[in-house]
Amino acid sequence: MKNTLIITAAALVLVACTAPTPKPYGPVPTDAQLAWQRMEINMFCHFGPNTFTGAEWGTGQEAEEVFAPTALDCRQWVDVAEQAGMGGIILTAKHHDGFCLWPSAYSTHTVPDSLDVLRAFVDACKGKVKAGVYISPWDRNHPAYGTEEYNTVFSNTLREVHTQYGPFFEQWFDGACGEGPNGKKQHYDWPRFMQTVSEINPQCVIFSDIGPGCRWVGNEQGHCGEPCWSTLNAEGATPSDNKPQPSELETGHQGGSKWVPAEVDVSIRPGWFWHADEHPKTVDELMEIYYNSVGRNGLLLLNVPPDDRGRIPAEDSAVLVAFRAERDRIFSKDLAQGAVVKAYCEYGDRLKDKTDRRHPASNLTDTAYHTFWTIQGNDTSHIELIVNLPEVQEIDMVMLQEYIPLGQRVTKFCILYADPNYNGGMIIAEGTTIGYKRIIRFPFPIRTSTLSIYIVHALAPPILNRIALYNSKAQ
Ligand code: FUL
Repeated sequence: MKNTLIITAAALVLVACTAPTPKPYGPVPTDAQLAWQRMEINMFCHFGPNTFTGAEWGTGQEAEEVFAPTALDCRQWVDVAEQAGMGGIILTAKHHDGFCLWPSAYSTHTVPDSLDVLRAFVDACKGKVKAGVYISPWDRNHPAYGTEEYNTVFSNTLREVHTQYGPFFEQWFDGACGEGPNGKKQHYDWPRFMQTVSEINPQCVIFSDIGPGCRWVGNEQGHCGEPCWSTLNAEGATPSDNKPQPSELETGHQGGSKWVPAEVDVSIRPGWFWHADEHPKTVDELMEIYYNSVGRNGLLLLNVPPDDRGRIPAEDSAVLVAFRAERDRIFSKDLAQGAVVKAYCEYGDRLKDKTDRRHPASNLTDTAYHTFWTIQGNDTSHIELIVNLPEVQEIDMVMLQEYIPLGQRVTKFCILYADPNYNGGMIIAEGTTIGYKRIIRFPFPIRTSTLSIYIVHALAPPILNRIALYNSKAQ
């Protein structure tokens, strides 16, 4: 009898503590896609014969000896990435010129055994940052390019890289399909290429214009669209044919059938490869890119090309360190810490707190990723989250996060604040999608102790895991 009581009591405690998870809405990220999105900023390294010839697209006819770094140091790339707060690096192991940065068995246009850059790169990354790889299917050197045999050559190349040098967190596939050395174009066997990679490493996030792991954002200027959905319709498309227009890749598709989040690839310099007469962007330019990529539901893949020594130039690493310091300065002080948040819904029961007690609004201001707030019932519009701060603060930015493991839902929101000179709420900013992360900057700073996030519309009851408030001018 006593035992039964103990078991019953334990069961009751368990029921009370285990909040049922709301049902997901639409497509959701895989664990690998979620881990990838949470990396937020990664480094891209374009390095190869072009680094020495000044070209952006090599012809494939360059002598192998052209590739001759004088002081190759992949550990320095890793140090720079770590200092810049980047958790992953993707190396162009083979660009369109076909030159392989490892001694491949499937090409004669490669580094010698003594200069295995890919090996040095993966070794340097080990235990510090995740390694990713760019392998271009377009090959302006390989004699088989333009024939069916090349599809076998290319899948063997992928197999070789992923088995001998992996695991890689991301495989980058460029959709470019130009002419090979004999003037012929290739009909790429995309299903086979994708299959080869995911058979060897199911956790590898595969980038292409249309995914499946993540998609091109549709521009190389460093911004997502408005809105920016992580869902995409790309049935009947391949990474090189019948694909959505760049403008559709910028926004994704509301209600799209697959989870294919946007990756924003942009270079710190004008070119993708290092050129002696080019210089990096400024911290302000990088911050603008950050707000328009990570701050709009994208992952930023920032290209930082090593120079002809095989090192990242000092001026680039200095800008990257300052870029990190600027982010730390702004985002280390969340003014919503200590605030009380309540959720209300309109329609008949205005000012009724509709928070689902099992997923309380206090979860919005904790920093744990997997705790979230949601509402009771099925309301999908006119939901107001009121943030009451312990004291008046100067604020010029809000950061919101939807809990994407349960899908992307919000289609439109605005931010209001109580202005002491005005009897009611003033709209200070508005936006469409939120997704993994949305940073919304105000046109001017406000001083208030009450701010509300008004969800105008969502595809399903909203589920948010974070609200943070910042003052970008605070020192
Ligand atoms: C493009 C390529 O053609 C560029 O050379 C560069 O690699 C960029 C990241 O992707 O499609």
